Amino acid sequence: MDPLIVTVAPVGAELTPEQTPHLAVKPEQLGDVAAKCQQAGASIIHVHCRNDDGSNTHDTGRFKEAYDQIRARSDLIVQFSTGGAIGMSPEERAGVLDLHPEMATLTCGSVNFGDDIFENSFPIMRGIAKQIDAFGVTPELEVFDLGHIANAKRLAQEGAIRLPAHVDFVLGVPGALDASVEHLIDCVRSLPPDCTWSVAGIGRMQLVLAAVAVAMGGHVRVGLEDNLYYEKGRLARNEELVARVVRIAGELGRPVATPDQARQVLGLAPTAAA
Ligand code: KMH
Ligand code: ZN
Repeated sequence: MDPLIVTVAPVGAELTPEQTPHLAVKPEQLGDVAAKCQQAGASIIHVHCRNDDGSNTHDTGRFKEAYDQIRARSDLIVQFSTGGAIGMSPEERAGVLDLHPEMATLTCGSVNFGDDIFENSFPIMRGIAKQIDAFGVTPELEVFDLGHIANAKRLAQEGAIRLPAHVDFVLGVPGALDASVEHLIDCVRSLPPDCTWSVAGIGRMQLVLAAVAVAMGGHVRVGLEDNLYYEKGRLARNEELVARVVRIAGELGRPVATPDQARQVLGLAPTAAA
């Protein structure tokens, strides 16, 4: 079994600063989260950015500041979101790829997203995939529903992406696949051969699905993007969500990857691109 890759997704696009004091709004705060989460055992940081007032931004300058802060304080694999926030244009979502992050997400289909629609038509997916490829970035395929795996296979047949790839199952979005152990197993069984995978459970299922993934040989994403609480009634800090998964892995005898070991598992170059 590969060592466990723990991704931290500290910010997301849906949380507001009113909901938690632990949301990293400024680039320096993201640098601080990166340092603490690497210390706790994370090897990837999934990045969204905010303006100082907490609103969402995919401004390249803001992402560059965040990238520099993260890199100054950690050796984490930096993975930019190209999902962004509901309402952002595909061009805006993909614009940050200019900064050549080591990884970036590619959402593999549209879903209802609460009362909204997270739109990822084939033309949108092809456009973002093309830029991911052009900038030499390694994609992480975001799968919110079983049909997204079929979409990924179609994109691969067209030559827009390469398989095998690293796939993240985001389970529990209202409007997409529920966060259940059964659905995680369905997802894993539907994967093309030799893909690596992680799971990001939304809400309280984050912990349950993380534990199952550790046992199954998958990888794990935790963080405030997907889960606001450490336990009922207590707001979480990112680093303690990471630390809890690392403790579970320890109990189950699964070694945890350093960032460079994660790069090896994912086929990335051994040191971070500057
Ligand atoms: N905020 C969601 C609409 C990603 O980062 O790639 C999209 C999202 C996916 O978070
Ligand atoms: Zn995200």
